[in-house]
Amino acid sequence: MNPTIPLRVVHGACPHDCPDTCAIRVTVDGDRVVGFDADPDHPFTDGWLCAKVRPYLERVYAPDRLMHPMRRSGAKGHGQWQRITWDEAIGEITDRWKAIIAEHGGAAILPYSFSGTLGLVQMGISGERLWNRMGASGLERSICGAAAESAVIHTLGAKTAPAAEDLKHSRMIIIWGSNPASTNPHFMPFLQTAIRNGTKVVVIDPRRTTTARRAHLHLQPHPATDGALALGMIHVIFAEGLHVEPWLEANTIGWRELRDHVGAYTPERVAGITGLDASVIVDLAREWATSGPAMVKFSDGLQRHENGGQTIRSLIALAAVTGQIGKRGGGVYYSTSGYAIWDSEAAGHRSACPPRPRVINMNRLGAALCGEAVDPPVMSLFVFGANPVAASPNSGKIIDGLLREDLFTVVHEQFMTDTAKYADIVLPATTQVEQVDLHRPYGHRHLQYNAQAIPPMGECRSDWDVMRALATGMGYTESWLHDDAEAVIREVLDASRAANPTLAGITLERLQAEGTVPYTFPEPDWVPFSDGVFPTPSGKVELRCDRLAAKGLNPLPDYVEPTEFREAAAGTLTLLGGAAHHFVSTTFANQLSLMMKEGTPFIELHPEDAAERGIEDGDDVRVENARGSCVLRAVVTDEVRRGVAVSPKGRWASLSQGGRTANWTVSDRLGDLAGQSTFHSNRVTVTPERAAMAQPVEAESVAD
Ligand SMILES: Nc1nc2c(c(=O)[nH]1)N[C@H]1C(S)=C(S)[C@@H](COP(=O)(O)OP(=O)(O)OC[C@H]3O[C@@H](n4cnc5c(=O)[nH]c(N)nc54)[C@H](O)[C@@H]3O)O[C@H]1N2
Ligand SMILES: Nc1nc2c(c(=O)[nH]1)N[C@H]1C(S)=C(S)[C@@H](COP(=O)(O)OP(=O)(O)OC[C@H]3O[C@@H](n4cnc5c(=O)[nH]c(N)nc54)[C@H](O)[C@@H]3O)O[C@H]1N2
Ligand code: SF4
Ligand SMILES: [Mo]
Repeated sequence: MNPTIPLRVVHGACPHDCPDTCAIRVTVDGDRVVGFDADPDHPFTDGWLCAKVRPYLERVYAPDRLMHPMRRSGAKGHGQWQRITWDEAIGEITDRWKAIIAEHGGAAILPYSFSGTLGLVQMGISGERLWNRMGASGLERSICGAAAESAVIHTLGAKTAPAAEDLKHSRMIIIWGSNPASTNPHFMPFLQTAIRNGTKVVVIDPRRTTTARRAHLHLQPHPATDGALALGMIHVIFAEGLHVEPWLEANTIGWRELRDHVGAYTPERVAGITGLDASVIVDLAREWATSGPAMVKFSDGLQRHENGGQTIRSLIALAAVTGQIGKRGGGVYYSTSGYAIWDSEAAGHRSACPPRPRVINMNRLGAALCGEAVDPPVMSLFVFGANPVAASPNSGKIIDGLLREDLFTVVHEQFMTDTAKYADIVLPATTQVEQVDLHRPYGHRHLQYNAQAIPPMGECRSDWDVMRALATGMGYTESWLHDDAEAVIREVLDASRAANPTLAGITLERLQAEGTVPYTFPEPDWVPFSDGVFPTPSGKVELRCDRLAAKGLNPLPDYVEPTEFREAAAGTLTLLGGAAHHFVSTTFANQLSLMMKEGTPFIELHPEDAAERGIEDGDDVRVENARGSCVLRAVVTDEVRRGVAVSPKGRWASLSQGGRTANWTVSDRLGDLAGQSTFHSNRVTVTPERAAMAQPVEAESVAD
């Protein structure tokens, strides 16, 4: 520490894909960050960071961070690199793109980004402006929660959630297919307060998670049957006259059709579908209906299957039939991201750009690269803030695509990820302390500003700085492709304020000065929908949704068994891959201290499932289906229900046995709404790896 230069403290925000968007105080000594601490005064962050981000400076100062641009000097994926300058990199990329555009049009270029950072500038604007100007292919960003978002919008009209402070007013909370103890950790103290206040907590999850251990009741249905469970509960509520008819009459459309529709979901039939006892379903329905205020909290893990959208609509309907929506302590707790909608023209300047030629679903990346995208084929892929080889479905197919000799791949990254390995050019990215951004959370009701604390390390550049340099290389002179990050934030905020009363009084200057700025509400503890306003076409909760009918979908929430389950061979297990406690998707899964906490890549198996397959705790097992396979360490535990296996997401192939992860088995089939990924309707066989290894040796000796 230099005694003559005082330490500076700047406002930071956690950029990761987590609802909590923590407020951070970054302490800087000269050009070095010496402190990365939670803001003690923030009402949600409350002075503590999670286990993943507390050691963030290990990431910033990791010796293996990418520090300069590189060009591939060996075969694709072989890890041989030559250092180049930024001028060479930008020159080579834009020369290639100009040639591709001349021959195939802008549609042959595909930008691929997702959740490395959730910042407005580094993710949002960087994913829009340059690509719009270029006329590149768009990306359908549906790997995470697209079906739930679409279901919420179609049903309620807005993604708005109550304040966590209101949990203490609930008499009952169902945490449904959500694991906040790992994925939304700052929710947990509010839940604890509610529990101390007498709130009953039910967790519905095929796995006994850390969250489930805190609950009064834990139910473990078969995966992807939650829609049937909710519809069965609604059946009981109507059958017993426990619905709140005046509320339904005043605030919903289609409740009578829903009542008739759920006639088929008798507790006995739903018991057969879910694997729960009929009496459990009836009791839960009665308790839900009679102990309001009652709240259902869900997040995205629940809907990552083929029937995910309709499942979420069923859960919302459950809250509606008992009139819970808009009540303090009741209703639906999903996302707060809809409290501020960024003005799309200011964000993307689409009106000044050629029309978007097409949109490619990110879950179909491998398929798109391997020929599904035709006329033109994808000739160049630019990946930033994402690690599709390790995080996206059907990894083997993605690699097949990345190995195409005629594909020009650029990856902008902090580390040499499984995806960066296959690039033609790798560009080094800044971390959050080296860049400016504005963060709109999905788990609380404050905007968070992130100031740049230190200059970029090495030759690293932020996403937006790379986009600006690429725009120069392409010869694009529009000022909105060259404005700095602060100017962009100001432009988007100013344009968005008119349509968003929540942004009243929120300016760039205020954000820079205060770091955390709460949204403006009619009253500070505003309960969403308490005014009875639902911004749907009908102005009501659309239990029957004609917009879905117009798309050829069932206008009523429904349960349909995923195709993969219907077609599954006997003896297969359903593989779930929810959040790892110490990683955020594949981010942090290369950080030694966190890898040690998470342990060897594993798969949890129920003792009876393991015994049937001759598998013991600690064995290596092969997890396989027609798409691919990987080797994982068996953890035999009764925390998973029979027929279900769990291998948390996030592992890097290059750090896994055999160089492959569970995502080699994951289907790239799309779900029912919004092109949703279907990670959790995945069937696999699990066999002891020793047997699998013995076979080829035998075959060889026979051939001899
Ligand atoms: N520590 C940590 N935090 C994270 C992440 C991370 O990787 N690690 N990822 C972030 C991201 S990208 C997201 S989208 C959120 C996700 O946040 P969550 O949705 O809370 O996380 P998941 O673990 O994906 O899923 C939650 C639970 O759903 C269960 N589940 C899966 N299928 C079904 C089903 O069919 N029915 C029922 N009832 N339950 C089911 C899983 O067993 C899991 O425990 O978390 C974010 N936060
Ligand atoms: N098996 C299984 N897999 C899953 C899921 C599952 O349920 N099961 N869930 C999925 C879900 S919910 C999600 S959201 C996806 C997430 O998938 P991705 O969005 O691909 O997220 P990450 O794997 O975390 O990769 C983000 C990358 O961005 C980099 N990065 C961080 N900050 C920056 C930055 O400022 N600039 C640039 N250029 N790079 C940066 C990080 O180093 C990291 O490598 O994963 C999915 N994968
Ligand atoms: S990952 Fe979530 S809980 Fe952890 S510091 Fe970031 S926002 Fe906070
Ligand atoms: Mo996600």
